[in-house]
Amino acid sequence: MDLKALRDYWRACCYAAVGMIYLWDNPLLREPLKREHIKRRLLGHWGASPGISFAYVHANRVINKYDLNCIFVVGPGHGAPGYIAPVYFEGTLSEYYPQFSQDEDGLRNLFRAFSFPGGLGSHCTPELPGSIQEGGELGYSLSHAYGAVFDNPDLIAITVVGDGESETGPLATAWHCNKFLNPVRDGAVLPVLLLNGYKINNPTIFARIEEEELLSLFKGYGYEPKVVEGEEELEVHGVMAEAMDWCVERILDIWEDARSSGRVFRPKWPMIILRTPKGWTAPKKVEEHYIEGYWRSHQVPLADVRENEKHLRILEEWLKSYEPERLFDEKGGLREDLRSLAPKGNKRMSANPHANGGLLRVPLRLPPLEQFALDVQEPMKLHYENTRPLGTFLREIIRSNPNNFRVFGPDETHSNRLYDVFEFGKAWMAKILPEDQDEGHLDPYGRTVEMLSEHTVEGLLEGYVLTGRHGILSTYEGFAPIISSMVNQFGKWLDISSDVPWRMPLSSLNLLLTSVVWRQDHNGFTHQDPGFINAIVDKWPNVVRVYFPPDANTLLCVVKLCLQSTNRINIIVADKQKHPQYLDLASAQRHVEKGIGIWDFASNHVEEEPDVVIASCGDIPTKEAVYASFLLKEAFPDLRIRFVNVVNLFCLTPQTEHPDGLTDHDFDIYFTKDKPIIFNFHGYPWLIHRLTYRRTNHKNLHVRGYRENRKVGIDATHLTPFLKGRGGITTPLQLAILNQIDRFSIAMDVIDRVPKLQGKGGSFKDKLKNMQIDALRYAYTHGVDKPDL
Ligand SMILES: Cc1ncc(C[n+]2csc(CCOP(=O)(O)OP(=O)(O)O)c2C)c(N)n1
Repeated sequence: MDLKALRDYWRACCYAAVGMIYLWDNPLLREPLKREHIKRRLLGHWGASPGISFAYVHANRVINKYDLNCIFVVGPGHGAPGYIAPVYFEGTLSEYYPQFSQDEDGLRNLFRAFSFPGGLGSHCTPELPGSIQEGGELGYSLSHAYGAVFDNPDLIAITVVGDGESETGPLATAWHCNKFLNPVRDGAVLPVLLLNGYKINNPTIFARIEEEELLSLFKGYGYEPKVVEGEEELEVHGVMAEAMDWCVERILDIWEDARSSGRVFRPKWPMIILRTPKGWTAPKKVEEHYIEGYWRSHQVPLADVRENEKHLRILEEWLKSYEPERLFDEKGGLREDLRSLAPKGNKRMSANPHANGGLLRVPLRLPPLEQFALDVQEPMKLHYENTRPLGTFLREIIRSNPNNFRVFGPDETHSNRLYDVFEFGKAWMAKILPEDQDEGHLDPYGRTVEMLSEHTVEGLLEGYVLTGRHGILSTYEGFAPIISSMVNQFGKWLDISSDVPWRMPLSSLNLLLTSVVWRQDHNGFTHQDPGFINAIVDKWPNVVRVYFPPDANTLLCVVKLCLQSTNRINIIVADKQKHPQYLDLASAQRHVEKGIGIWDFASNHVEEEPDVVIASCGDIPTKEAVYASFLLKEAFPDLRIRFVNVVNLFCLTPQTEHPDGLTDHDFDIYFTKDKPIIFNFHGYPWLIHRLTYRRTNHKNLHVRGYRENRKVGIDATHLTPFLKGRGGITTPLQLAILNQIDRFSIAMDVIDRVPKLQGKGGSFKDKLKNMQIDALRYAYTHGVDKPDL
């Protein structure tokens, strides 16, 4: 093994990384470095870069030696110069961006473009071939990597994990993903913990504990760690090469052992702890300040080189220390013998199709919905758990797509009534006990992945989708905010990717938010939070969709639509409890296609201009709104009611804001220009106002939804005695009444707002109050709702 060549390749990468951060011109340092050769604004992260390149060039070596199929996942994605450099040298960057040619001009263009407006970002952005995550928000590398290798039996994800990144919650829990990795069916993750000792301004915890403690930790997580360290550069290359050989051989042995015998076991997977200085190869000290091997090397170690001649000379020395004249040829390309060290074609990690998953994506085979749809002959007669038929649908999707579809969840798949998917087991490589035969469903080949970490299962799903497969994650609505930031980062990735011509569309990220705010009968206040959607509705309209299917058949149609879509984040909010069913399959299909619809069965005098529009969005608010309409129809047979149900939340936004938005004309047709609209919403009421504030009839829009301020400004003083104990147990109707989304409150609102009911509505309004009080008293006395409600 030619360690010197390997070292030179790496030094070229380090040189290029420094060049990207500092140089505007004179890319090969063929003349003395001058002030005007320096960029005006110095941006980038040096500290992580040498370690990332180091892992990359060593990955290249084993790819060639063992003919491996690898992708490279960069946890500390801020260290992009360390990733871009080897990607450039292996030619892929030049193939996608001809301006970054393999010569002096190309190198200059690359240096200029890095961290420059309109150029390349300072992180591992989607514009970089081979990258499957930005790494801007730290913590997701390991779960992405494990998601990527699921069902990819010959793929190895070589994953650089920052030692700072390791302190994040998502990363800390993701070490456990190895308990779901089946050596027969799945590929492997080779974590390279970049133990460079520092974060932005602090040491890392891993760097300041005893080595034995560190090793015990990783052994405890089920890994076999190899420490790579040394005094001198070449020596460390030697140790790393040996460690990489050992790791790869270990992985190949594990595969061989498992696959030849068919024996499924949970091996100790190898990993590397790469203990090297942060900002390795930078000047050790500048004016009494430590740089190499200290947190000061994190970003731009010498920030004032344009102003400070002494620092300019230090930078020049630093760049010259790599001996660029030895590394580059006459034209400015990497020396031929070095260039030949990179793998070829798609073996290059930056050209591996798994890292551009849309290339490999095969659309799902979806069974016809007729098999799963409920037979709804008449609205409201049948009551059923909305998510249950979906479980059957998902089960059949697994059957038809055994290798590229998975269901994910944080231990809630059963609770969320999707249990039919367990026919294909839950992935599980840890111990299985005899009692697990009793509907434990644990199975090394299971297709549902459950771990009580919303972050980890979200990361696994993202990794799975990023590499061209399909999936859905179901989670309690109240805990979805845990992954709000992750979903946000993924959306940014999709948004940018859709503008990168060579990135092929991915399957959408499908999130089912269930066990919703309104049915936390037994969990109470902690489980009530419909706020996740608030964090997502303002984001990229080309990416985000939010659906509120009101019943089981509509949910089936929504999920089918979502599974067929690409490059989207689909949020589906649907409860798991028994609810009235409204639509047969054909009606549900039409309803989903339109995104909004008028329901005649809940309306009155449908051919006429309405006196009031009762609108609903969300399964439980819809139920209450429908009952309100029934109460009103009976009490005021002449009242003209239009009942509108919204499935696709973005129908409400103007078409200028979102592609799914109704035109203003259509909005006026549904909601009228001047009649009161009583809108019963699943989430926080202001969201509906935000989406509709520009619509003609917004001034007549009155939204009811989940209220945190139940005791403030309450317009129903008769409820005050009951406003207690919200942290505990509630009945469904009680919770609805306390938030005033219940049928009685809506009916009262209609009486208050329809001019022609002002005089004659008084007596019925008083009755409605009585009904509310009776319903609440019943709940507080018997612990359940009145059976007839
Ligand atoms: C979730 C998250 N929190 C904070 C930051 C800000 N940040 C950027 S880099 C960094 C230190 C990272 O340390 P490490 O992972 O060890 O990377 P390296 O030291 O190799 O640069 C921090 C705290 C971030 N990017 N993401």
